[in-house]
Formats: sequence, C-alpha cells, structure tokens
Amino acid sequence: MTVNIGKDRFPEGFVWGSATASFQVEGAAWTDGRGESIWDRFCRTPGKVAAGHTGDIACDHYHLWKQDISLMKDLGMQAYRFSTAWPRVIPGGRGPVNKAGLDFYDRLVDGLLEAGIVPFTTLFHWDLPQALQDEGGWVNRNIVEAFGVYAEQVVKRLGDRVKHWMTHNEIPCFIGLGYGNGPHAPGLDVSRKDLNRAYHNAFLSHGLAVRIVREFARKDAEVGLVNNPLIPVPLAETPAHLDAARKAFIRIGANLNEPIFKGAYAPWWLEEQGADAPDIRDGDMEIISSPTDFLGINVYSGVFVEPSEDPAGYRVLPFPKGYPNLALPWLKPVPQALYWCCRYYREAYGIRKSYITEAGCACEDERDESGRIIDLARVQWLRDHVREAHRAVRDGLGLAGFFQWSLLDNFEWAEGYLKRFGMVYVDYGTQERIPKESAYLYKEIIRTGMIV
Ligand code: PNW
Repeated sequence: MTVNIGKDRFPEGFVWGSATASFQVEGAAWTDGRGESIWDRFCRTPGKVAAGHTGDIACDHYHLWKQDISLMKDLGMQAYRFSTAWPRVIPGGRGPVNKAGLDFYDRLVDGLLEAGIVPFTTLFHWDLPQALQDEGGWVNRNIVEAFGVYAEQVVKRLGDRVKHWMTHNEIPCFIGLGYGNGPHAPGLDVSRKDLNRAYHNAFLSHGLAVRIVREFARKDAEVGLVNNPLIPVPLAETPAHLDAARKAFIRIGANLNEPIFKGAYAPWWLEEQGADAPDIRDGDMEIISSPTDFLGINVYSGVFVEPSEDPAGYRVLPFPKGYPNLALPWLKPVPQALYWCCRYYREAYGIRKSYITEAGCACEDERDESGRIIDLARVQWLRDHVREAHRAVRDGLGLAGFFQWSLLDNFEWAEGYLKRFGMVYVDYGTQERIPKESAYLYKEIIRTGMIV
C-alpha cells in the first residue's frame, strides 16, 4: 500500500526517464569503424583527465545495451535519453558514413521500443570527430554544414521510430569549457572573437538540425535544444526578490537565449562585445531561431540572488563556507532552481513545454558488506528535486518530464570514473550493475506517479 493522500500526484503522461551520453557509457571506442573524437585525444593528453582515464571501455554499453535495456525495464523507466556519436556515424567528421555505427543505434532504438521505453535522442553530446577539430572545430564555420550532413544521416535512419529529438547538449559547456580555457576537450583558450564565432556556429547548427528533424523525421516528431542555464534563485519568494532573480536570469543567459529564442542578439550584449561580436550573415538569425517544440533543461545547481541598488538590479550571493556540497565543488544542492528555471523560461521566453533532460548528483557511493549501495544523499536529493518538479507541474509551467542523470555511473569527463552520478552502480572491473537505494525510490515514484 502506498501512503499518499494524492495531492502530490503527477499527471498522466508525465515522462519519467534517465539519461546518458555516447562517450560516457558506450566504450568500444575503436570498434566497428568508429573514428577518433576530441575526447579520445584529450584523454591521452597528460594531465587533462583524472587518473589518465579514457572512454575506451566505459560501461561497455555498446556491447551490453540489451542488458541495460532490461535494467531500465526492471526499474520502471518510461524513457531513455541517449546520444548518437558523430565519430561512429561519420568517423572522419565529413565523408563516408559508417554503416556499422548507424546499425548500433538502430538496434538500440528497436530494443527500447520493444521494451516499451520511449527513445529521446540527442544528436551532439560533445564527442566531436577529431578530424573536424583539426580544421578548427566549432570556431570554423564549415562545421555547420558537416553537422547538418551527420544529423541528416541519423535522422533519416532513426526518424521513422524516434519521435523526440534534441539537437545539442549544453552549448555553454562544450564551447565555454572546451574553447574558453576550461577543463573540457579540446582544451583550448581562444580569443573572445573566436569564442563568439564558436557559439554562433553552434547556434546555427542547432537551427539547422531543427529543420532536418522537421524534414526527415516522422511527421509527429518534436525537437528542442538542451541547455544548462545558470539559475538565479530568489533568496526569499517576495516580489522584489523574484524581480531581481528574473533580471539576473535574463542578463546571465542573454548570449544564448536572445538569439535562439528571440532571433536577435541583445543590443547591449553586442555593444559589450564590440569588435569581438560574432559575424552574422544574412539569414543566420532565422536559422538560429527556428521554432522548436520543447526546451530541455539540465539542472545541477543554482545561485541565490537578492535585489540591489546597482544598475543591474540584482546581486549574486557567494556560497558561504559550510553550505552543503555533493561530491563536486559546483554541486551545491539548490532544488528550487528546478522550479525557477521552468518559470523564467516560460515567462521571459514563452517556452510552452519543457523537460528536465538532466538532473543528478555525484555521491561517494560505496558497496556495504551485503553489497548494497545506501546512497542516502541521493535519496534526499531525488525527493527534493521531484518535489520541485511537482511544483512546476502544479503551477502550469509546461514541465512534461524528468530524466535523471544518469542511468549508470559513467565517464564523468575531466573527472574520469572517479565521480559517480548513476542511479545504478557500475563495478568497472566486472561491468556488474547494481541499483543503488535511490533507484528503488525512483522506481516507486515512477510506479505510483507520486512523491512517495
Ligand atoms: C552535464 N559544471 O555536464 C552533462 O550534460 C553531462 O554529460 C555530465 O556528465 C553531467 O552534467 C554531470 O556533470 C556538466 O561545471 C558539466 O557546472 C559541468 C558542469 C555542468 C554540467
């Protein structure tokens, strides 16, 4: 018996799932004709990835996908968000298509559908073919066309069955952290002009992919971007704080939100960039702002803001020493960020439908003597976040689903395998999968459609 008076029930059709990304779980990095990606190269650049870890084996999902689908089914998962790997599909970035690569995703999609799990496919989750990086990667505008050719191959092959498509995962991460002196591949520190070029090219390729899904996927397909906004959270839920937080949201996210959702870079932003502003060709902004069906939002944290007298009208507050922290320095639990991002996106940009395409946390998970993983920090995290998702649904903000990052412990980019985000523990020595306690809570939430 489930004890809940019913007021916390999620609506029929709310989608519960989990997410992964190709490079982080697949392994089989050199199998069946896959080409080199920037992350393969980065992993082999000394000092870039913790403990010199690579994606060569990862969770071996490339071979264990059937078992992983059964696992999802056992956990009651209704949907699975995965990404396709460009270097598997077009190993050289442009040029010949690798049939074996497409075949893998074809089998995966069929397997998911057979198990009653809805596939949500992301076209780009950071594993850029190294050959394209050798031409400048996202800084070189030629990448847009190459991405279009790749996207068309994937959409043509899977688009008769896959209804839900995402173009890019987290442009600010793969551009900002990859080209702006951050910890991600390709590990460059380009000029501000080139950084703006790279963003602009990523925006263009997003718009192009939207059009490709419209043209080549099933007619009822839906497509959107996945973004990871920095989410300002009002310190108190008073009108003055809400106003300050909304101002902060608009200003901090303007470089991406204004071109993509409004079709024009903000004049004040262009002015700030001066000669470093991106070069905009005729027709670019129409492509960039191609209408989408939903927005995917990845939520890991938030920042507190308060009203301020200075011109911006808000102040971002630093986290004090002692604020709770999960297993990474930037993982400050701020569950209400989930609610606020849905609300601001709806109010400021008219987003009618959104999915939380990722929300997750890394904990210091360990197996106890009996083999269980009692991840109580994640249990608490999950309950807090699902409650905020419910609040967003209840307030009519258009939230349609929640995907937990991640199904499995996996390759956590510059952290290698040292940080565990999975609801399922992976023993990398044996490839054994063990659901953590939080996975059983998630299963019950999904089964009942309630916060249990
Ligand atoms: C997301 N940060 O990345 C990605 O979509 C996933 O591939 C990744 O595994 C997951 O979050 C957990 O990190 C992020 O530094 C990487 O703030 C870094 C940050 C945020 C998101």
